[in-house]
Amino acid sequence: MLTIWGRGSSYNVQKVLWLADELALDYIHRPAGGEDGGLDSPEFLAMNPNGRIPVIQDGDSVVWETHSILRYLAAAHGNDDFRRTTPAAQSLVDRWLDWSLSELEPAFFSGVFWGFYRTPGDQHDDAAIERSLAKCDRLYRRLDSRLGETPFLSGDQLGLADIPAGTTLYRYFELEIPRPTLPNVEAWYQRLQARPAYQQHVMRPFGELYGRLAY
Ligand SMILES: N[C@@H](CCC(=O)N[C@@H](CS)C(=O)NCC(=O)O)C(=O)O
Repeated sequence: MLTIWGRGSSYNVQKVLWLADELALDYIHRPAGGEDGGLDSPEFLAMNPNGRIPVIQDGDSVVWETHSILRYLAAAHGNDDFRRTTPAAQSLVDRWLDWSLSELEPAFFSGVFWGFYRTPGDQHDDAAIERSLAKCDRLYRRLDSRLGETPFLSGDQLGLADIPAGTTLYRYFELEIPRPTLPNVEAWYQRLQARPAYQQHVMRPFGELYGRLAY
């Protein structure tokens, strides 16, 4: 049986839960981190010495680091939509996973979501928020351009490439922030919103995080 540790308000945990349901996996979800705590227990640190969520256990395999978990689940349990058989096809998936981790998520989740939403108003660094918003404009336009070519990031069907960037969209569109015109991203967002697993795990109200700097 697969076990997934991590609080459902964590965007990284949301990626894993979303994928697990897309793959129709049976799993036990154990909330951990934030107010659920438990990340500094010896049992948890034995699984992930970094004391961070998400973590999964699948049989004898324990995996931490979100995108490694996504790749593991796709390799171990994926169908043709989530597994690639040629290096070129795999690289198309990998580049969007890595681009999300190294470009989009720092700009949106760290710069805007933390800087603007989670940081109390009297501690805002307005110039840093402006810079992050400008970077988000460029990056979401980049996504928009790609999504003008194919309905999903790696082709005609939802794949692993869509999970990290797609997880940003609910918060990106819910926040009261300026956004550029993004017709292809909005159409993609509608396609994602039609999926029950996305509704359940990503479209989750996040008001509990407002003005909250502590995990
Ligand atoms: N690079 C790690 C980052 C993990 C991480 O920082 N997770 C956050 C939640 S998104 C965490 O564990 N925070 C502590 C907590 O929630 O208590 C990954 O992608 O898995």
